[in-house]
Amino acid sequence: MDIARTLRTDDHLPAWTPAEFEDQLRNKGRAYHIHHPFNVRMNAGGCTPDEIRCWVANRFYYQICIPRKDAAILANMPDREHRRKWIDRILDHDGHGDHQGSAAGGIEAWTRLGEAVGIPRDELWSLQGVVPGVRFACDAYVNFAARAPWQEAVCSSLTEMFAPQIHKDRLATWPTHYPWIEAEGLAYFRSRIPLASRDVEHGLQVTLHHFTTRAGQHHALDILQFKLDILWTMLDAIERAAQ
Ligand code: AHQ
Repeated sequence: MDIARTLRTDDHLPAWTPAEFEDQLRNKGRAYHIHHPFNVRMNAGGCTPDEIRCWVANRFYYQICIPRKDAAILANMPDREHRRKWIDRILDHDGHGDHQGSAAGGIEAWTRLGEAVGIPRDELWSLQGVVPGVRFACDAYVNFAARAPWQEAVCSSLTEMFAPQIHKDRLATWPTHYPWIEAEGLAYFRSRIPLASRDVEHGLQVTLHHFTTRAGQHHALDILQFKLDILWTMLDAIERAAQ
């Protein structure tokens, strides 16, 4: 599955240095869904309880897709050292050991977020509230990750360069704007801040090492844009569904 390429006339130029390439990747933050009107309104306290529940129920589909996406990448990783790091992403979401308490994993924490906003566990897991645009975007992500070269799939996870801020925003604004949401429900956002930073360190190392020509670096930017579009499209669909 090839990513729609931006029409470029400068693929022939010398490659960016790793620092220049990282800057180019980080400059894509302008298109991150932190800037989507729905997210801006949500973190400013402008969402109704029904809109919050619509967001939580639809984002649950994204969350349960993540470990499947990561397992698909793991299957394509020939190098044990990379697999040893990547497998943590699956355990972060599915849990590990006795799967109790903090070992229950992010999908369980998201389930507690659902209950905190008034969505019973069975209703959340029924996926009955997931709208077609969210399913389509998430399925496109899983399918891309399974079929792309593993280094390209790793590159697509780098939207998490921008994730710590969006989690911090929720933690800073939701308690004031949405006092009806039990504070414990926000534990997922708190848990992701260190995990996102750890994931990005590995993802950047792979990406900066793999794309070594200007054409390849342009392709990496197109891959990142594809994933940014996935996150943006999800909020488009959620915003429309919540109307
Ligand atoms: O909770 C999120 C998460 O576990 C991940 C994994 C990572 C990936 O592999 O693509 N991306 C991601 C993201 C999570 N939360 C999103 C949010 O806004 O809460 C942000 C999203 C990302 O930035 O890609």
